[in-house]
Amino acid sequence: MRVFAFSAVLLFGIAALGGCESESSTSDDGRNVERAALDTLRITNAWVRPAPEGGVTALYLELHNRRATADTLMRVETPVSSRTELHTTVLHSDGTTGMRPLNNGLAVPTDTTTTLRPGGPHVMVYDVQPALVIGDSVRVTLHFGDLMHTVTAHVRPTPPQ
Ligand SMILES: [Cu+2]
Repeated sequence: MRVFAFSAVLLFGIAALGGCESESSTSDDGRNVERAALDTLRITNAWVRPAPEGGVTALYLELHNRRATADTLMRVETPVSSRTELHTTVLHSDGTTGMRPLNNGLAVPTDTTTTLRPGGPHVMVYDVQPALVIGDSVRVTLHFGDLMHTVTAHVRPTPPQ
């Protein structure tokens, strides 16, 4: 399994995250992070579809917000792309579906799980460098209003069970 720029340094121990699944263990470089907030905003099941070098793909994950306040996912960064966009999926009157950028971010209400999934909200990842091959892992940093969170997304063709 190749790992792109994945930091093995866990500044905040997994134990401190309270039940964080090891499947998407959380690491962070510690900048702009509210330590307490990490206990109550969890990200699990991050995955991204395989793509050829220079191709476009989509990234999905689950956001579990147990904070007292709502959050907004504003943008997503990954070392394998210089351009990502948050999108929502819309159903047109003729029955076809399309995508629309979420220019004001993705609302993450309190006490809910918000799922980015095929057919729903997702992160478009443009101009992938290098190719994303099944079995690879990709570092993904999520920027919210008052904190950021880094997780590992696994390259796979279908959602994790
Ligand atoms: Cu899209």
